[in-house]
Amino acid sequence: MQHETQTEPLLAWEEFGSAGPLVGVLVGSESDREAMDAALHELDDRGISHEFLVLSAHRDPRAVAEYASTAALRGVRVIICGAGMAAALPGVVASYSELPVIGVPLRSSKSVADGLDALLSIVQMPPGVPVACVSIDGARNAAILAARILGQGGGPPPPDV
Ligand code: RP5
Repeated sequence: MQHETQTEPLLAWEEFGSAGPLVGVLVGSESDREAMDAALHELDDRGISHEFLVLSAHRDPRAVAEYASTAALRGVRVIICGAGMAAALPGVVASYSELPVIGVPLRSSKSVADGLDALLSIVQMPPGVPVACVSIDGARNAAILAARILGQGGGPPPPDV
């Protein structure tokens, strides 16, 4: 069996860290996509690079773990997660990443109490695993908050103590 020869030098850490988008925007379902448009528009308007993925904490937990545990290495600095109903996505992402995570509780036809179910799921994190939370369907505010976090300076976050 023939081995491939490495012809290009490996990326330096700095290059690797700045290669990806600054903000990751995740939603738990295709049905959440439209509700997050305002966040994507706000990031576009501000010229902030971002990526958008549909990843379910309940239906595809391994993919969520993979994304969250590698995002910082790709240069992502803030992660926004929109989810409805049990809305585990922001909390699970925060458990795998030390990046700031902003949760957006989403209302849908299946919601209990107009999205209060998702709001409580996102807010009620255990001590040591913080998730910031904007209002129900507050996608635009999540993007503005992400921009303000990015404005506080570069570099990876210090490790938790
Ligand atoms: C949550 O369940 C998703 O974030 C979505 O808001 C809700 C319903 O998902 P679907 O049944 O529409 O895929 O996990």
